[in-house]
Amino acid sequence: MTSSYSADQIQVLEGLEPVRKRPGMYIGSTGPRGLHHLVYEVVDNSIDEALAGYCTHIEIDINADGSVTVTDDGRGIPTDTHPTTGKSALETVMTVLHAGGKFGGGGYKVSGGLHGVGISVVNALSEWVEVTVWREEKVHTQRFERGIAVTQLIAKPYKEARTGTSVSFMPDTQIFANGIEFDYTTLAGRLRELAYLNASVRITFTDSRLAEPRVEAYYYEGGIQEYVAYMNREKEPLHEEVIFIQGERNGVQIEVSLQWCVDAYSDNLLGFANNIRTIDGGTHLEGLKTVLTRTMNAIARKRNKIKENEANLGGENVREGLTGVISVKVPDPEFEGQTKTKLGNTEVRGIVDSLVGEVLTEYLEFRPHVADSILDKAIQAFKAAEAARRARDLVRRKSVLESSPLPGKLADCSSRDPSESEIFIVEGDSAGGSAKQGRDRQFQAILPLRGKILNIEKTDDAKIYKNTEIQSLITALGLGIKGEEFDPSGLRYHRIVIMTDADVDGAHIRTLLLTFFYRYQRALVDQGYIYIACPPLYKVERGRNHYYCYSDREMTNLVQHEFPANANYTIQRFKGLGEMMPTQLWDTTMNPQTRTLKRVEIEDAAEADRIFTVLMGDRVAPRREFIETYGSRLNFTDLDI
Ligand code: 0RA
Repeated sequence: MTSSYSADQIQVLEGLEPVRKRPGMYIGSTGPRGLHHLVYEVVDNSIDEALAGYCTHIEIDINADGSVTVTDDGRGIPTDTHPTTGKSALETVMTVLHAGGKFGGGGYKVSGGLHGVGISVVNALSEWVEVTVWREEKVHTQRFERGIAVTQLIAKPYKEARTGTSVSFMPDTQIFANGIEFDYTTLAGRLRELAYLNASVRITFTDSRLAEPRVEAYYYEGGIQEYVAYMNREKEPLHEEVIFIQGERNGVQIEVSLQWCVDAYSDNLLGFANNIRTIDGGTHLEGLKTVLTRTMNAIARKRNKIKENEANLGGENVREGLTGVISVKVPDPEFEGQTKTKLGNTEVRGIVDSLVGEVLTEYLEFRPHVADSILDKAIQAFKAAEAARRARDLVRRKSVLESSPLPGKLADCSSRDPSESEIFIVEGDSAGGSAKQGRDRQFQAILPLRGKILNIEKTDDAKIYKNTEIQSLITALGLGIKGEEFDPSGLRYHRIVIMTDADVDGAHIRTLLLTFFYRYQRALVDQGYIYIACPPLYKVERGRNHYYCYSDREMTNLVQHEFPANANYTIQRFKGLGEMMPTQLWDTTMNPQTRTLKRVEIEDAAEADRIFTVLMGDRVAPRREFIETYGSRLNFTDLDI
């Protein structure tokens, strides 16, 4: 029959073959990020069940064999026969692309954007999946291999009243070429974030790969209000209570929490839409920024903090020292931009604006002392910004920031195409000399910095603009003014590589530079323009052969396990980049064919802010505690940021 023929065709089109052919289209990449998305995808289904009001506890286990199990106490995936496929609903959800959402259940699915592709994608990209569903006094199980059911759906009586779903999966090594090892910190960070974003959902995370399993539980009745308190725990708050605003308009749920701190100069606003962090912002954050500026100016005038003839506070001034989270749940989210992390729904802007305006105004009317503290800080920021502007104008007049000559010590590359150009920021003139001789001048530029750069965490803007090292950085890179919208079109290089010595001083300078980028124009970090070079620590020579080793472990392994026991060899430890011959530096650290570059990625924005506060701020006690905890691991890539 023609009709069943065409139904079969549709079935083929919606099967999982395209997912295995082009996995990147569905999970972004087949690297570590894509691998971890598999877990998030399965957890999102349980979170949806919790948001629908049927699930209170989600358990995530990394099993001893490296597979992952996600178990919830929701209603369980339906197991009855699906009318169009003739298969059980469970098998349909697992084997048909985008079938997940079609099984009503009321409410809307909030997962979306980066993941939200459906549990069938996880099935397609796993060596095996086993699903268990407790429903209607039965326990149902089914096994799949590389997306294909290899058993029937088996149902057995189950006397207890339990309901829920458990999904175990082993990622497919044929798909994930870089391996299938899950990173504890990465998963823990996201699971904790999900627990904050979804108040009162209990999330338990166990890593059973270790002899002694590691268990953590995340449960926050206060939701994002507790999240802000957690982010600010090393800082001194300007007001005790974290401001919390919650409401729903036109089907859009909004939650906002805000707390200003005394010694903080930057703002740290995190946006989420449907539980996904919107790194590139969007209408929810735009609405929030607008309403904060308008509300605080209105209150300032009402309380006579700003006189009639005086100018309004700027948004920047109002947000100085603010830590905030806005989380919106939108029925039909539009995610825009290259990385699909910018919320596009235009209606959200006005909804956030009106709701937050009303609630915040009333909140502060009842707490005039809180309003005054925030305003006093904003007015101080306003005055400091005026001073900074004067300093900047001074700098401008010297035409450093605008149409400025490039700094004299910059050895620029010949290419004018930023997408192929790289700049190496190097510590000291001698390393700078080696790098200049060793580079490929077609696309590699070198900027040597003298000594330590300013600690931006402890300085105001006026000083920042007067600092010559920072001026060089800003002009060489083609950056704009601090805090202004990042404009990547001005950027002169799309790879900004920090190349410092592999010692404590080098690590310190690297931290100072990262702090500068993070605080000055965070988009550079968020959008992945910042890299760290990995120079070797040792050169080992044996006979006519030589080897470069990039860690102590690599060196020990080489001489103890790769060489014969009685081998003669010499070990040279590089004390600094300046000790390397230009060709050595090229071969080991700069040549794109042979080098390793680490891209700086901030997976966990809340942690990143805290780490910079602790590492670079004034308070000694938390810094000592932090260094004692992390010891020699004080390395940003180790910390996942
Ligand atoms: C569709 C409909 C119903 C529940 C679910 C899906 C569901 C899916 C997953 C995936 C992981 N955990 C889950 N929990 C529930 C509602 C079924 C009903 O009406 O009983």
